[in-house]
Amino acid sequence: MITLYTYNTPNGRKISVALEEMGLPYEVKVIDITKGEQFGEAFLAIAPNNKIPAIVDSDGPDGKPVSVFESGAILLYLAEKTGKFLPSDVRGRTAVYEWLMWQMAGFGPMPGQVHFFLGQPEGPARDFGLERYGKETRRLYGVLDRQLNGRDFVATRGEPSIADFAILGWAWRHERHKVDLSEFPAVKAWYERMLARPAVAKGLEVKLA
Ligand SMILES: N[C@@H](CCC(=O)N[C@@H](CS)C(=O)NCC(=O)O)C(=O)O
Repeated sequence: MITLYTYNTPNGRKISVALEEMGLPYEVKVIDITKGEQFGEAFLAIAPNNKIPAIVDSDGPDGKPVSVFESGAILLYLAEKTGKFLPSDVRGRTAVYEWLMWQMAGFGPMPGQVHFFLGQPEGPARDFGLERYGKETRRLYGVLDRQLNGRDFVATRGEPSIADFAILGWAWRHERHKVDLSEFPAVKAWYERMLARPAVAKGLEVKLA
């Protein structure tokens, strides 16, 4: 059994979507980050960076429990555990690594800063932050739009990969970071394609808070 320590956020949703798609049984332990529960000692033992998501798999690779933090590492762990959503050939895997790292390094941190600055009091600091990170977020949506042009999924053909689940977690919050998907038609078509998958819909709806 996998225990998912999480909250209702983009990084949290990546993992509930992946677990649903992989058909792995899991239980949710809500870590309420609005109440500072991510700083609790028990959570720190499995998530040294004090951030959700994290998992504990009671049936780790050697049969013993294993904990994993960082959503990208969790997605890779789950893909390797199940043999799903990560191609077996090096060329195919490398494309998934590229887009997974692209998400982790940019298409998450940048819209995350837009969310942060939207919550700041009006003034020059807020305006500067929204200009800087809003522009970069839109640039990243443009990159994704070019990649998805003529493709069903970001890094694979035929079926999605863990890179799609990672990117979806943030695209799921496009309204919050003020992105109109109609300006990025290939992203919009991909987003609708992903949402039409029953396991994705379940992963986005399951109670995480
Ligand atoms: N790189 C980390 C980022 C995780 C992250 O930023 N989690 C946020 C919620 S989406 C969090 O726990 N925030 C609480 C805090 O910053 O105190 C990952 O992908 O797992």
